[in-house]
Amino acid sequence: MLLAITRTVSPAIEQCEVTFAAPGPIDHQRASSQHSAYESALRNAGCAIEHLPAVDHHPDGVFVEDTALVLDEIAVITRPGAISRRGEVESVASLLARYRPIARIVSPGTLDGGDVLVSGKLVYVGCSGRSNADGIRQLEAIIAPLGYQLDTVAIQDCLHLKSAATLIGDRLILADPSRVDATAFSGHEIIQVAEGEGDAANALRIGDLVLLSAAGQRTRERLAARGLKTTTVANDELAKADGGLTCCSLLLKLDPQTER
Ligand code: CIR
Repeated sequence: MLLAITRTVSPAIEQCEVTFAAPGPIDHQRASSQHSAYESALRNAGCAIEHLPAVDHHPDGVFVEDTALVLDEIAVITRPGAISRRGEVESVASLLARYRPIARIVSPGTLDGGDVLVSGKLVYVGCSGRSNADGIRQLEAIIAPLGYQLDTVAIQDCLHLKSAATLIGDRLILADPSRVDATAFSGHEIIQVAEGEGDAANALRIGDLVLLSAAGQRTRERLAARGLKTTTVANDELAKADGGLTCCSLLLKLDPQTER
């Protein structure tokens, strides 16, 4: 069974970091109700939910993905690239310590979970404005002894690697070719997002289901034509905060020994 860690949308969401989205107001109530629908979609897909409360003074706390990388063997607590987000990690670390041994990225390293795409024992890390070379080196030193191979991937015009590419099946990646050169993912089949639907590249795989943004209807048709099971959720309010679908949860196997 999968556990999904989520967090309440902060009442201060309007003070969030915004790098790529168009500046403009963010409606807290609408963001919260879209987030509740997202949690329902996770439940419907069979996930158990651990819902953390908002952290005071952390407008971006809902984007829990950035605070950790959870593998079957270990949870790596990140040191987010945005200074405003560093106080988000402790509550996630305390919760994850119940499920995994903990390792940490420390200063001067920075790493955002949104930059880390895991495909089996391959770990791709985006060279973004948030994850620096020291953080990436630290991550490699933690996971290489566990049998993982780390590769870096160049990205452009987006916040994180997973803004541009996500794993949607075994060795199957959904990508926006205008923001990542998908030849970096050698050995993987690539499906491109439909023209004009770049944000749909951030999809969340839960078992054999792919959760897509409602704004990616033509991309959904492509995946359906490829035989993939899909569902959509509206995410346009948190998209104004540069947030996508993977950003709002940390997924972990509750029993990694038996669930493969
Ligand atoms: C930030 O700039 O950090 C947030 N406003 C958005 C984080 C989105 N997280 C993600 O893509 N993993």
